[in-house]
Amino acid sequence: MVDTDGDGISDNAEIRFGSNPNDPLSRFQFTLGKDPSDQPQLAWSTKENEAYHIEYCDALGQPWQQLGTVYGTGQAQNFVDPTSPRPAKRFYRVVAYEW
Ligand SMILES: [Ca+2]
Repeated sequence: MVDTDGDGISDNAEIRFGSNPNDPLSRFQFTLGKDPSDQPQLAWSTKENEAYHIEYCDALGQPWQQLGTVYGTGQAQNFVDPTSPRPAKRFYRVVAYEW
């Protein structure tokens, strides 16, 4: 794995997610928080021409299910999980696709 800036994220992954592979402060960022109505809110850096499928499962080992799609803009985007009532536990992943 080539990691030119030594930030632990490969150059290939940085290029894919639109961060600078020569700047250790530029990296893919993903955060999980809550929106004002207390629903889970995912936020991450996006790249133009990428679509991001938000997937979830409520127990590891179960199939991932699609929750929504967000289109990249080159800016941070977020997605609120509208599921109500909320499950006791939920796992998320964001899968990037070129479009
Ligand atoms: Ca890197």
